[in-house]
Amino acid sequence: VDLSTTIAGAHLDNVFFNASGVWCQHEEELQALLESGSGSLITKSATYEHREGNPSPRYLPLPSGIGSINSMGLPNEGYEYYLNYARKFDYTHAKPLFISLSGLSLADNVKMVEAFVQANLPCILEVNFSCPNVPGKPQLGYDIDAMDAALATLAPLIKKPFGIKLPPYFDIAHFDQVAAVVNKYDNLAYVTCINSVGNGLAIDLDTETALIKPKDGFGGLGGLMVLNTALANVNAFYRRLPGKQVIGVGGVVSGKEAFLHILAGASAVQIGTQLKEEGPAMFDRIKKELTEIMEKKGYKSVEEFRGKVKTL
Ligand code: RRO
Repeated sequence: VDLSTTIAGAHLDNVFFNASGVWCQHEEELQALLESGSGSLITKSATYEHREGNPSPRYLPLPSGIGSINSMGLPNEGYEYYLNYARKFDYTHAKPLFISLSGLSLADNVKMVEAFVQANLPCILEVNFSCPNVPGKPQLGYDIDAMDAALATLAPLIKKPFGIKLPPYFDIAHFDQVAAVVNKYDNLAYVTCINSVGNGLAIDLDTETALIKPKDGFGGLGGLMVLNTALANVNAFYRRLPGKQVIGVGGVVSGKEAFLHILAGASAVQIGTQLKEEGPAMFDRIKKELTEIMEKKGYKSVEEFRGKVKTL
């Protein structure tokens, strides 16, 4: 069966890649993704300057495989490191390169975008409007007017097709409002949903202590426990963004959840928590599992069932 897809005009041999933030801060990790069974790769969200991020422990898997909590705090090497990586990248490789940018201000996003545009590279930019973990910096995705203003500045600068990373939404009115903003920008080619479910709290029963250190234990939730929120966001935006694409992320641990994301409308599927826990060998397993499900159901390509979820 054919697991290939196209995102923002770039061909991927298969629909899978890492969720930004996981296995992608340093060149060695990006190299491991290149050598893995993934269809693509995306870098850790970059800020203008290098950041150490929040104090540890700042990521933990939660018991029974329900998911993870993180408050990494945007640790990254600074945008020049990723720009340098993008300059050196071998674009004859089968995998397109996605670059995530998460400026701490619109001015920083503008400076970073201008540097990438100036470099004129065939990588695809994804602007992260949804980091939940930097104290004092609310998620832009929850301030729809501010997100609109940011896009009004950034979309014309970027010119080429690009994407944005959205936080999860929980109200139909918010799906409508965000979609209306996204639909204003022709070169905004795709949305990636969802970032982690922000500001959960995990507490250990025995020690009566928060599991992670930053922000009194508050952190973004990922993994299986966010699957249904992710599917709803993917499908809500798939229905509302004709002519654009959705990348699904959230709760994918096996081929089954990947199939459900595509059924909800995903054109590609990113994996965070499960990649962090299992490592890049996971991509070969999940491709095999998705292939088996498609064969059993008689689907030869992902287009045949993308967005075709039935309702009662
Ligand atoms: O680095 C982080 O704390 C982080 C980011 Br930028 C993000 O977008 N999502 C997340 O769960 N963690």
